[in-house]
Amino acid sequence: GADVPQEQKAGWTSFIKSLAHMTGDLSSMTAPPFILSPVSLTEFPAYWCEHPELFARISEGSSPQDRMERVLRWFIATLKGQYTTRNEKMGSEKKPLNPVLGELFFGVWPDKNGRGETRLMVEQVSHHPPITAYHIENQKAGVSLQGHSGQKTSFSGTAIHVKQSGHAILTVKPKNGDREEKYLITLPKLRIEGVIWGSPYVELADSSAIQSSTGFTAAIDYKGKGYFSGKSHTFKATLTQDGHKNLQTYEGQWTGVSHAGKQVFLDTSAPKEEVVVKPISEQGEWESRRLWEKVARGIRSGNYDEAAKEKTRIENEQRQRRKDEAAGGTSWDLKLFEHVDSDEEYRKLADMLHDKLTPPHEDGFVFKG
Ligand code: HCR
Repeated sequence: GADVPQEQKAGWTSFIKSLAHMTGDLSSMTAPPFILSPVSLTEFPAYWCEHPELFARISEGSSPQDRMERVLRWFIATLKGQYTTRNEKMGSEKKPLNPVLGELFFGVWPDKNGRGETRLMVEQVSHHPPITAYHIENQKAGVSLQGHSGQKTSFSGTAIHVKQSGHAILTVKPKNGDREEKYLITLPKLRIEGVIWGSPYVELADSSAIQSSTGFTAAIDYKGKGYFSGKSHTFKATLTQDGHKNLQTYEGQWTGVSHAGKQVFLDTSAPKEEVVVKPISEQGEWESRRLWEKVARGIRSGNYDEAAKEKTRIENEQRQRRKDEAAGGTSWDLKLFEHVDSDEEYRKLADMLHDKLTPPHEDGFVFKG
């Protein structure tokens, strides 16, 4: 690995070897310090709303088709943040902190130009396998997003393949008085390239979809270098209604500019707005940045012994809690969400999709409010 620090080369080689035996959950594996991120996965749902303007303006669309197009634009605009932020901030994709059960993350995007305040609430709802549930809402705009996210990982020898589980459901109350709309958002597959060199980055693969309760579908295909064009990070989306004719095609780079016909559909160079989070001193003990404070400090300052010691302390405490619960016949209570075996909204919207989804049912996490 060309980008691996000299003294961690042996550790990196054995980490890569161990990837071959991985059983679907990479998050719990121990990796060399240079690849560790001081940020927990519970913070990632914030990437859904780093363009709060685009999120809020969905409800201002004048027709179901106009609103579907706004949903697609907002969705494509989130991808750059979701999948390239660590490369921009830390030089490569990194291994996020593996959240503990019950870990929380809260944030807001303040009101600006009357668009309304957007609030984010996140809870780690499962540890084995890791599942993160989130709720984002802008009450004034009448737009909210409810979802959960998990990952299944495998290694092909050169790339890590990540299949995302979970989905998100967007609820929109149109400003023109049309009735409430729901949009099912499925998640793309990821390929993590550059692993051998120690400089991982994400490429999106296969496809994902957005299905509206109004009958509109956006089917999105993702390709890397040399498929649609010589460019990396490209997508091509097609808009249809009730599975009929193709109404519009959108294509370009999800990290750059995309077009609908001759018109610019989205230019991702517009600045993003990071979520505003309370200072650690005002956070509760289950809130992510407070919970991981010392681990994060150790990683940031290169004091890996402190980071490892604190991480072990947190993990042991978690193990003890689970033992106590088992002994007492109790179980951990979720604070913000309620688990349901089959998400009704998912089932209904998935059924409207032309290319049927597997599975037809999915777990859901209902926001308790
Ligand atoms: C796969 C991944 C953890 C999950 C991350 C997810 C899929 C989480 C949900 C977000 O909405 C989007 C997202 C973006 C990230 O790119 C993705 C992470 C990339 C790496 C990480 C692995 C568990 C760690 C891999 C370790 C490598 C870098 C050596």
